[in-house]
Amino acid sequence: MKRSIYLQPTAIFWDRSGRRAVDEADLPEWKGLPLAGGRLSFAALDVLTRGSPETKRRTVVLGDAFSGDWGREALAAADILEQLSEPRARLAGLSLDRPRIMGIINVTPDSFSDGGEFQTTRDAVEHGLRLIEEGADILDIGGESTRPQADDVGLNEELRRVIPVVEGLRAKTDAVISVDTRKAEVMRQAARAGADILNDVSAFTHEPDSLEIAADSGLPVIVMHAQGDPKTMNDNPQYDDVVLDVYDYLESRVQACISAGIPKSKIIADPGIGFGKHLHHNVAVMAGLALYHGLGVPILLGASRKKMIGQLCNVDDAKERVPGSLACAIAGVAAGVQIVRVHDVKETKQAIEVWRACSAGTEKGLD
Ligand code: 9MG
Repeated sequence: MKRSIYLQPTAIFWDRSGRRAVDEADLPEWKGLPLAGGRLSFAALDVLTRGSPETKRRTVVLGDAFSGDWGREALAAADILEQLSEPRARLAGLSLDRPRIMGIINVTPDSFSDGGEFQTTRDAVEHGLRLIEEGADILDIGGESTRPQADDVGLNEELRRVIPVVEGLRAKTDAVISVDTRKAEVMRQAARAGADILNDVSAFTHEPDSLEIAADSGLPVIVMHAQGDPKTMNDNPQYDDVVLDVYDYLESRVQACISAGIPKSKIIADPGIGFGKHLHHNVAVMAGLALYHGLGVPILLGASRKKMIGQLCNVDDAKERVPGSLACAIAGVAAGVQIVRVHDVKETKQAIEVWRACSAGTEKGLD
């Protein structure tokens, strides 16, 4: 489904309770509305209208949005406005009113940024436990590289890589475990081994029965936008308006999940940085992140060590992209993204803590 009107919250600021000044006015449009029920608020909206050839943008402060006569526009966007401020449900026991860190465990010999480090189950489990100590709220275990041009991995090999790591971590920690896979059988066995979340970069389109298996598992799911397959996705990606096309795709996959029996409260959406997107697409999506709150589900951002950072700063070695990765994480949480998927957990936690203290004006930590 293609929408014609989209709303991107803007003028985003921290909940000001506890600051040194007291608000004089009690009008909601002066206070802003809570962004996705969290501790950030927004005071204005960018109203985006799909047009040919260009999308049109108009900024409306909330006071005008409430009192003004938008006519047909208001009707078309009423559902989005409601979803922008509704609180998000807890995810696998985690509240989402503050940013959560998902630490990456790649059990692959060829992953683009940490390939070769966690090839054995023991290494991967130890790495996961270390990430939890460093502050990860969620661990994401994957056995198939999704870097551009990566070859597919066979089912048995992926099961052999992933399932023992899920079992090993489940035996040692209550932390939330996510499994990154496009394969229905891996999803089924991961759920049985104790996984809490299923993360599919194909948004449950890669295998015909994956959505049904995911729904049967009863687990929360992550639906990510990608254009094409990892092998060819960055050859020639095409969009009318990348930010809005990604929105429409995610909205259609959220609907597909709901139709398959997955409650909306168990769906997370991810715009898929680097998946079938050139640099100008990726930066446009980064700048448009707050728009995706209109989907009414938590948003996950995965930009850690990705090529976009290398291209912006001329850094070939993915392990040298940590500062850029932190900048992406902060751009994400400042736009109200609920989960950041990162390699460098300790560094990301510190960056978010400091950003939060300095922008909220409070010393209180993340908890
Ligand atoms: C597996 N994987 C690699 N990059 C990712 C991203 O950006 N998001 C999600 N959900 N998974 C990813």
